[in-house]
Amino acid sequence: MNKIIKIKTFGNRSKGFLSFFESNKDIPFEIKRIYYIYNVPVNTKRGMHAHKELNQVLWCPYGEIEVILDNGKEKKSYLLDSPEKALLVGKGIWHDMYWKKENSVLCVAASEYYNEEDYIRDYEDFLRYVKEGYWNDENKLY
Ligand code: T46
Repeated sequence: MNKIIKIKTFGNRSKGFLSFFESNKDIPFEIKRIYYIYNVPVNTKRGMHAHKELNQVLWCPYGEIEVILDNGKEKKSYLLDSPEKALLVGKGIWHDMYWKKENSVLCVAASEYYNEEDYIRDYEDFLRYVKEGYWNDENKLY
């Protein structure tokens, strides 16, 4: 988790391209929910939370979005600037997303149904989670 993966892609410039990924094959979990975020003004920051149990894959089929991952010990920036790139974000990772280009679309496939209880929306709470041993090797950023 917490790394960019290349999405399998077929096609060519004359006919266009098709990209796809499959649960438990290309990404390490079963997908229960898909959502997407669009019509976001440039320079908007969203996210600002971590999840207790949710694993997700983020991709940007159009535009450019920067995602900053923070595991409580270090932060890394990942640029989603191609429909062939996806970012795996594991549970327990604080994430912020920045819209870099107009009309950029963020798509997300998630391992669980929506549950507001799963969100840690306060950064101090998040750091407490990390301190209390919530952190393990799965929280490494690649
Ligand atoms: C995440 C990042 C990448 C629902 O009712 N159902 C849903 O499935 C989702 C995802 C959201 N919502 C509601 C909850 C809020 O009232 O939609 C509203 C906006 O959600 P939020 O402010 O959390 O949006 P972002 O862009 O900050 O975060 C979203 C996801 O919520 C979050 O899980 O990891 O995208």
